[in-house]
Amino acid sequence: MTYENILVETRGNVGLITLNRPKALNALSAGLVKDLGAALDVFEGDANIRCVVLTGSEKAFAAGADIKEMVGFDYMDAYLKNFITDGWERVTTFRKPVIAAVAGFALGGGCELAMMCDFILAADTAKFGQPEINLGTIPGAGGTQRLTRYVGKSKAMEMVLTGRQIDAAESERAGLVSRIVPAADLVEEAIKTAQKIADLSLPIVMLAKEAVNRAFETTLAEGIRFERHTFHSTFAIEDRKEGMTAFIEKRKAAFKHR
Ligand code: DAK
Repeated sequence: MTYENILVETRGNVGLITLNRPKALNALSAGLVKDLGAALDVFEGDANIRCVVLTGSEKAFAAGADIKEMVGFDYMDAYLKNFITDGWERVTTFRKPVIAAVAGFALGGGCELAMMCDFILAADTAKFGQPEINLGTIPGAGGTQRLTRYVGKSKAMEMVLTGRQIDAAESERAGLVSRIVPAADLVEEAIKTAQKIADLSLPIVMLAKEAVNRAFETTLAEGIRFERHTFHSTFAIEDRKEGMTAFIEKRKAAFKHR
């Protein structure tokens, strides 16, 4: 399948999606969001793919929703058409892990898209921000909610109220990104990390992802209960037996993803 606004490749068991509207710094147009959703649908259905990397260019992961597309909208356009909601959250319903590999600008919807992924690897050139306040609007794809959960109220509030961008070092200190790598190594490092995940048992990885995500949506007691049931359920999966047996037999586990 070919797309107008993204490039799609597979590397081993990893799906690589590269946002590709370089002239607009990967501004997230309706067409790009549609392409991204379609590519994720294909990877979701491909049993050979067990982890996905989402990246942009050296200059920009994505500079936000496409301002040129929305400048002329009024409230009724936005509300009645449920403006740009369609497809935007597809990445949050994707059941296999998705790593955001961010170099350059991740602003507005770009920052929000990165935060919808399971974790963010940042190049030393990465810059994150929610600059919507400068445009006379506010974040609309989860920025006020996810950023606050990632970095806490004080930093999220400052970023949302002032539009201040944070660099890679500050984003790592704040817990927004899992780690920083040199820009030149970003995509390869993300693919290496993704392949490491892809070598593990897919159903177990999916359960682990679901359990961590539950922490964002429920109380500690409910989350712990969910984790306990999920942990118990791993004993119904062949790969759990293989993993523990391989450890005892001092060999590498041969997971069957069953
Ligand atoms: N939209 C459209 N075009 C953009 C763009 C954007 N967000 N960002 C950059 N571009 C275009 C520029 O217009 C320029 O195009 P030409 O003039 O060459 O035609 C080209 O990309 C290069 O940009 P610059 O010339 O500005 O490049 P610089 O290096 O000087 O500056 C910059 C880079 C990233 C600092 C700057 O481009 C910038 O400030 N961009 C805008 C960043 C921004 O404000 N982003 C937030 C947009 S609002 C929702 C989902 C999502 C959203 C809301 C709701 N729902 C699901 C409901 C999201 C909203 C937003 O993201």
